[in-house]
Amino acid sequence: MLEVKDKRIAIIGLSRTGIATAEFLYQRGAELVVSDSKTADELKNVLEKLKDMEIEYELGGHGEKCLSCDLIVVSPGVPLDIPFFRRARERGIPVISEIELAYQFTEAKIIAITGTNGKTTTTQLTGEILQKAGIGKVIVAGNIGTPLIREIGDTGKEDWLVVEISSFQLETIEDFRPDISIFLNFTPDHLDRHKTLENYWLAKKRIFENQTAEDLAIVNYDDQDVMRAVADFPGSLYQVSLEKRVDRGISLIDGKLIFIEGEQEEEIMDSAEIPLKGSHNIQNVTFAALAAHLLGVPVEIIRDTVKNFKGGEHRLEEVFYLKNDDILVIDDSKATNPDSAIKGIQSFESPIVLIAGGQDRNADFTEWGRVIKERVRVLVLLGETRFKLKEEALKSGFSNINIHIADNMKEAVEIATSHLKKGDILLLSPGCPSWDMYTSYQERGREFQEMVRKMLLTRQEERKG
Ligand code: UMA
Repeated sequence: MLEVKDKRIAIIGLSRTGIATAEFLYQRGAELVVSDSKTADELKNVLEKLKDMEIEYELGGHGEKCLSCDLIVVSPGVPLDIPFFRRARERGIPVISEIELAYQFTEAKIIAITGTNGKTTTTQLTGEILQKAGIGKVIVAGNIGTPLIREIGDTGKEDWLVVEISSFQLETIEDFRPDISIFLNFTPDHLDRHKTLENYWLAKKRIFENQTAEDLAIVNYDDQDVMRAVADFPGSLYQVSLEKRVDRGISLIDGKLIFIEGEQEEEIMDSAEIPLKGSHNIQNVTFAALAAHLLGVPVEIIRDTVKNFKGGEHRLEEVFYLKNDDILVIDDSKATNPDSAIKGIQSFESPIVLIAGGQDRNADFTEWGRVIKERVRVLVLLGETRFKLKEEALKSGFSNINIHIADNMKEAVEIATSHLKKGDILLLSPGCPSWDMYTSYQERGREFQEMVRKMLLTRQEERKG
């Protein structure tokens, strides 16, 4: 366990992770320097929360106070290539993530889940299945929204932590070693942070870095980049495939999820029983089912939990269905990259009125353009990327008449709802982060839902009248 009592520790970034880390370390007697690039004025509310703790602050940037510390704990959203970290390295100060810090303080068993898309759904479902199975205390945390450090307080050897882990968090691990690691898929994302695809992949690959012959990994057999990451994996490797027969793991065969290990075969469930839409969700479910199966959870519990699983908020979430007009409204605000948006769009057969666009992170939208042309009837664009996406849609042959530009969500929903026809799907699947207009994809999703409710329900009222 890391010794923190009376150690001088800097915490970089004062949002969810920074606050939880400060509280944790303060209780354990560390001398804290908390630092954020924002000013005290911008952080007024946060500082109010921490006012009872004796903490030194370095706000409006990170400098000498932080560099006088023995250890630096960095929040995931803080890029590691800022000059501050070069100076920290020059002085030999270790920099770790809050995930690493939490790992140092818990003996609980860990299932760590990473991948470009589907992490949250898989983490939630795995947690739910294990909770239903009653295999001890099961805690779900990490990138999903609750910092791990907040949750490890009284965990012991018999407990399970089901942790969603991002590449940002993996970049600064040291000893972090999950009992079971899961790598779902790999497609371009976060290139503004990682600069190259190879760097992004190397960060993801670190999930396996400290695992040994005693540990397990579950990987996507259909994804070459994922398989490349486990070429020299020392432990027991299990695979998931929707396309091929695996040697060891679960394959989708004739619509059924079949567990295969050598000669042994066992049906886990029929994929038709999965309530979540899209083949990517069959994949997410398969990963969760396999992890639970390997831990000895009875098939009936896996199947029942999957059948009743509602999925995450803002991830292909059904907002409501207008029965008379046969219009389904879907909030996929969590689709923050092109690949995730493509998967969302491809989950539906009916014509789509799509609201897309958001923060520009130099992502490649060529494939997105092709899918839009095939599946979308009307396109409403907003955010920083709106003109770039318009260009991409036009390049793929999408008709200019069906593209509309909006200045904000209210306008986007107004335009979208005015074009809805019987049998349509109204889908928010931005394909970009929300940070150009919102503080989170949740806030974006909530605003979308609120606007749609107001407009479509008013429309119904008007018709009734
Ligand atoms: N900041 C600095 N210096 C800098 C840059 C930023 O001090 O140079 C400060 C900001 O001013 C801000 C703070 O750092 O006050 C923000 O830290 P943060 O972005 O790490 O925010 P948290 O609220 O701690 O949220 C983080 C994760 N955020 C990111 O990875 C960007 C959350 O994932 C996660 O849920 C949370 O920790 C708990 O573990 C969100 C996310 O978008 C959902 N993740 C990405 C994704 O899923 O694609 C990886």
